[in-house]
Order: sequence, then C-alpha cells, then structure tokens
Amino acid sequence: AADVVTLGEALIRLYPPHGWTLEQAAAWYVSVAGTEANVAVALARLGRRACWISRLPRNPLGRRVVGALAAAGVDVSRVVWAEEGRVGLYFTETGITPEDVQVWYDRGQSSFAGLAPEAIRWDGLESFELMHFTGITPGLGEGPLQTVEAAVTEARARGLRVSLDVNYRARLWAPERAREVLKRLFAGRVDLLICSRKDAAVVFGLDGDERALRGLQEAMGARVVVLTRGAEGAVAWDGQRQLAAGAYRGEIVDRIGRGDAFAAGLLDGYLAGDLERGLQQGCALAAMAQARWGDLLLISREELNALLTGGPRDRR
Ligand code: KDG
Repeated sequence: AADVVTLGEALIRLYPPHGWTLEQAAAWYVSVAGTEANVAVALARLGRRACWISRLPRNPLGRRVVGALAAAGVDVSRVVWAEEGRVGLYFTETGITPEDVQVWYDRGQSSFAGLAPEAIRWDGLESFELMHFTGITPGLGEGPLQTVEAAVTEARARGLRVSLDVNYRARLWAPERAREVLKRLFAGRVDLLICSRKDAAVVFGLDGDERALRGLQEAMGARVVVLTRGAEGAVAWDGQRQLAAGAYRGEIVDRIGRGDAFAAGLLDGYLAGDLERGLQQGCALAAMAQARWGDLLLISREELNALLTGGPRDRR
C-alpha cells in the first residue's frame, strides 16, 4: 500500500481579510495549519491513506485542529493528547503584493514542543510505505529533534522510505545550525529530498540549479533530489536523469502552503513510480494552493486531473 505517515506540529493561523492589516481588521480569519498537516490533508484528499502524528493539548483548540484534519480524511489515531502546553499560533499579513507576506510566530510552550519519542506508538508503522518530514520539526526544540531522529530510525527499520522537505524557517534557527542538524538526522537516510532554490543557497550554500541538485544529493546522500524554483517550476535529479516541470500561471492570493501542496502532488506521483508526473502534479497543486486562502488544500483527484489535462494550460 502506498500510504504516507508524517509527523509535525499544527498551528492555528490568524490573518486579516484581504487588504486589511492585523492592527486594523475588526475580525481575523482562522486557518488550521502546519506544514506536515498540510501535506497529509492534500494526500488524504487525493484518496491516499495519510496519517499525521503530533501532540496537542486536550482543549478546544486541539480539537479544532484534529477536527479539521479528520474532516479531510487524515488518520489522527496516533495523535498524543497532552494535559499541558498549547496550540501554537501564527499571524500573517500581506504587503503590497501577494508574494510579500509577513509572518509572526507565537508558538512558545506548545504541547508539541514537549513531544518525546517514548510518547509515540510506533507499532504498525510498517503498514505505511513512506514517512515524510520537514526541516521545521527538528528546529522546534530538543524533544521534537529527538523524536524526528527516532522516527527516521523507526521508519527505516520498518522498511519505509523517507522524504524530507528542507523548509527552512529563519525565524526558528540559524542556517548553519539547520544544516548541521538536518545532515546529522537525515544524511544517508533520506530517499527523496525536496528543497527550494532559496533554501539550497541559504542553508547549503549551493547556487545554480545543477550545482544545487548535485550538491544536495552529495550532502544528504539522497536518491532523488527535487528543487523547487517558484515561477520556473521544479526540477528533479535521480543520479541519472534530470526531469523538469513548468509552473502554472494563475492568480496568487495566498502563497502560504503552496510548497506543501507541491510536496503532496510530488509524493503522490513518486509513490506511483512516476517522478515526472509527481513534478507536474506538484506544480499544479502549488498553483491551486496559492490561488486560495488558507493553509489546507481541500482538493479532489478529479480537480487535479482536470488541471493536468484541460485546465489553464498557460504554462511558463
Ligand atoms: O508551509 C506552510 C507552513 O509554513 C505553515 O502552515 C505554518 O508549519 C508552519 C510553520 O511552522 O511555519
């Protein structure tokens, strides 16, 4: 079965209506968020079995997160409920263009930061095919870092493939520290590595697409490396072939979450044994995600297929 399990923190995002500032808006919208949760939701909506592991406080905000994920079809049965801590928040505000988004985190003392490997039920993990991680989780504290380390070990011992989206967040940690930790946890233990052009430069000091693809493969020992290039689409390198897919041109209203949508589309194709289709699906879902508000991409397989075959073909 080509099923995916992932592990990460959920946040609740608060943001003003379009054109308003956080300081002035009379009401804020609410969106359940969190990079791994976003990936799990998109995969579940595409019809895959997707399980999301996390730690949440036993309160209405924790239930709101789980409710949103469960409604999308995500398996939340491995979520750890905590008596202490909180759901982290983040706030966003758009500047003069939709690409210009400011983010403020308010995520200290979250229940997730108190996660430890012993709290997680690992048995049964072998029924999944792949475990997906992002570089955000080990940046959230010692407990999350150790949990990721244990999870990679468990996943590999049980025969799962491992994917990592570098997803560097400058507000969490310095690039040198991120590089050192990601190398320590994942080097030689990752099958599919996803990295943006910007993160390749900032975290790994690798400029230029060819250099980034080959340099990342060497640094992390990944079988397949995918580099996302924004409006120029994405490229992949599997050690033999270089593949590419163009971005879709469309409206941008909310760019947050598009990288996760890309990862979901890519993983779906990768698990089906078709990396090229994965790249195309990733680009299509990224376009869809940034055309809609909110972090969770509630999409269907039919919509994705329509986009791939007959949708806006104005690709660049
Ligand atoms: O990729 C989108 C994420 O950045 C968002 O959902 C919040 O997980 C998040 C984070 O830690 O930034």
